[in-house]
Amino acid sequence: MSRGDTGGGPRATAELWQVAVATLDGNWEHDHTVPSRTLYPHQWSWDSAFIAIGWAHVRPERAWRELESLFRAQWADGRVPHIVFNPALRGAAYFPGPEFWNSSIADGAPDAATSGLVQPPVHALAAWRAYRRFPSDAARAALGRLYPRLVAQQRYLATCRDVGGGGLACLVHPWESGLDNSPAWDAPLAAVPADAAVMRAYRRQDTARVDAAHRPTDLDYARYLAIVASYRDGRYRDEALAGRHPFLVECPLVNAARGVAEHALASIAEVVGADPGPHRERAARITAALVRRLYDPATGTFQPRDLRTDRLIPARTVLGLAPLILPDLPRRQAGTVVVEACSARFGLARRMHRPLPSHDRTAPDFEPLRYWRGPSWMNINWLLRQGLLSHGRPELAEGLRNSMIELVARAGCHEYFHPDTGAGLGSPAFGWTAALLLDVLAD
Ligand code: 2M8
Repeated sequence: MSRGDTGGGPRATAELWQVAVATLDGNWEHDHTVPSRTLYPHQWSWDSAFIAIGWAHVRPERAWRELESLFRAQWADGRVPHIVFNPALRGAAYFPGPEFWNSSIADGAPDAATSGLVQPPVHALAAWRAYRRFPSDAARAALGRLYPRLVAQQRYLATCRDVGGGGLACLVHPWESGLDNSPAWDAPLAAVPADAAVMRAYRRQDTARVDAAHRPTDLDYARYLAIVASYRDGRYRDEALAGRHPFLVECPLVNAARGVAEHALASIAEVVGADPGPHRERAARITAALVRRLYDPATGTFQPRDLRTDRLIPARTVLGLAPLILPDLPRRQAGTVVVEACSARFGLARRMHRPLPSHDRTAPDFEPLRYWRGPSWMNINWLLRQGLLSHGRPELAEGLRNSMIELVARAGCHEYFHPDTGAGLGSPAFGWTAALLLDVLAD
């Protein structure tokens, strides 16, 4: 397959491009793009970053509006909230809505109603890619406005969230990983006291819109709400998390994203007239901390650390491959992570049928339909493809690219996909699927 060609010829490629642009246009909402009109009608943090990467190819001004609208809701401590609620929508549009989060009880929360959690910080990378795509004066100005906010986002994670004291940011909720019900979180979640029956008091909107067998369970949700309630009742303060908060984990993806962000900030600093040196130093420190704290030489992959037990979590999910996105990941770790990706667990190959699943397909708890417990997702595969390119594996990156394009060409811009049949699952017309398809088509 040649570059920019889907394999179905230039006409099929042009049609696919149009479908992706129409999907983004359909999800555009005055100053941001919703992940999905039905399931996620507000603004989500890491979705906006991936979506900006797609907008950069077709309407660059929207890439900047997308990022700037998100960062307008940044908290005084630097955290970028994982949801910014659209005030024009009724509470029933999404659960848990703004009343549950009650962000205004926190010191330093913005005027907008938001969640109090974060998501993987892929925004500096998105801003840098958008700038590189069209380095106009307007793009340079937007980059200049975003730079201090991106730096503050990194500072928040490096300071307030270094609960373990080892240089890694800690997550206080599975939602912060973006891989909400990943089997990686089963063990720490099992220690959170909750009863599925509490969900009778609420109305989940997700299971009213898509098959409940493709979503987290009610027991998962009961635990998600219990953890939010604990954080919220402490006014979303991070000072006393250790020993008190029910969920504290160090995640390979979030920390690898922090490292990548520092590399992107070094490049951005050069454009906006700031010093790139500190960003390079921080990137090196993050990579070293990841290897020191989360690499398991016995498995050759990365594993999250549960800070409540101070143990690595044994589940071998796709999160363990994420540090490959670090351009300075040492050769040894990069090599063993590629071996893990190419194993029967994930199936990466030069000629591969489907993109990587979100969980080890040989594991007994692999569930090909249930959200982050097996299905394939475009954003994770997009990130891994960047990692393969930066670690000198273009043949594997090309196999992955072809499988991603074919998946969406056959099933449409779905939220996630059955890792064997390629059937589209979750929401149709999903934002980051469309956006990242544009990016791989253009590449
Ligand atoms: C999913 O998460 C939200 C909660 O944040 C949900 O299930 O309601 C995840 O896939 C997350 O990664 C994503 O950002 C969000 C919106 O697409 O949906």
